[in-house]
Amino acid sequence: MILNYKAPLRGTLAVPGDKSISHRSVMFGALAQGTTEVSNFLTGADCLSTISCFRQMGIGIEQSGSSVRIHGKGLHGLQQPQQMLDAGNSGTTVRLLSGILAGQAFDSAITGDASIQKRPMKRVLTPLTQMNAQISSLSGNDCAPLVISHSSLRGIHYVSPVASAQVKSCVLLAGLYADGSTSVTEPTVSRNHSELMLRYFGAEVTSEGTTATIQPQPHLTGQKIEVPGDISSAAYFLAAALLVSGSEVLLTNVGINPTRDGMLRVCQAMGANISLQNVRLDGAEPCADLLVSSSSLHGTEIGGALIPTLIDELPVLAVLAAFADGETVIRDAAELKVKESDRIAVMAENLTRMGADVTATEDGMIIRGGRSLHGAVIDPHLDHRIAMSFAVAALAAEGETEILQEDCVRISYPGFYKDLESLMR
Ligand code: SPQ
Repeated sequence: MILNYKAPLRGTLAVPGDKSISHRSVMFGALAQGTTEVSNFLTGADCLSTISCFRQMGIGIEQSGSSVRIHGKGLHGLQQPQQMLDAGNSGTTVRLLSGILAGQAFDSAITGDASIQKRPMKRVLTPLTQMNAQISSLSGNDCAPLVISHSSLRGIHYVSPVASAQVKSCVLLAGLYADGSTSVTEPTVSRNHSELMLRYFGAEVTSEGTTATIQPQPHLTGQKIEVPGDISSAAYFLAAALLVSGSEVLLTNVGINPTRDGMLRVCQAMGANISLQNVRLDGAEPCADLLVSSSSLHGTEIGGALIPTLIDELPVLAVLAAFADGETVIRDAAELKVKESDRIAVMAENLTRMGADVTATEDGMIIRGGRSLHGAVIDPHLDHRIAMSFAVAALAAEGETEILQEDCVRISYPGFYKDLESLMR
């Protein structure tokens, strides 16, 4: 796809529902008694993979666009899948489901596409094995396919070496089936949607500092869930409006959970004009409308406990940094190397193609901003977040940019290019 539009962004946009919350609504709805009704569900390919896995385990799920109804069968109501479960491109599906599958009274297996089969699963194999789960990597390389056989789980206290909501959620979900309390301590707090939603469904979950604890065998009850807009998707329009002069955009109904809002804090530290309006609670999740207008940005430092709160926004933050005055240093973000692509290497490679001055480091990037960038051919390595980040860079660069494999955005945002164009008319 060739991108050559350059107009300011103006108007109002409601981005699609949050990907992390959409996944969890199906998973917890399936494990609850009764019906769970979800509105503003994200129809991205990753969340559809989660629906398909639960259908294969006998859960009735009706989906009509972004409205989803899940007929839960309780904690012990899943049926043995006839085939290996397929998580597609979704790390969240494999890792959270492996915690659920470890607690079932049947054997199962789960895999995904070529990218998923390279992503590290030792991070869930280790704690699940400590819980007495029978789970292993079929190829012996600590990656999917994962095979799981029935066993009785014991509650543990797991100290995770990484701040990862997927690891934390996997262990807490296995904890639903354990013989005692299960807790996870992480180095810094990662997104807490599982804790909030499990509590909303009736589970006994507590959070204290960087530790989350769950008690086993709760009675989960189906709920109504209105999924807030995904801040990780809003991030692209927010960045585009900041960069293209003359822009003013209102992004409505965006989730601003403090474990996800690091992008807003960093942009404000870079000099961005962003105001939060109509701040409210949507079920258990805080959300707001974001009014964003073009701003002149300066470099900043991004590291430490902020990283998990903006991990998926770092690619588009790197784009902002390339256009900002001065230097931006991103550190403590080695996790970027094990996402859908190695996001440090792929961002550095493509920003350099556009003429930016970037050095990739072991755990981040150093970006010396303020150069004017030019259009280029961008290879996102099939990573949705890289493709969308460079669609933003293209708007602020001179000349034409071509994004290869542009369709990979369907993973988290099928209507992305259409929504972007709608703000430029
Ligand atoms: O699901 P997947 O493929 O891992 O998706 C990504 C993304 O960019 O969409 C990461 F590649 O988001 C993760 C996120 O990085 C979704 C997630 C969640 O829903 O729990 C948590 C984060 O991953 P992690 O490993 O830090 O827990």
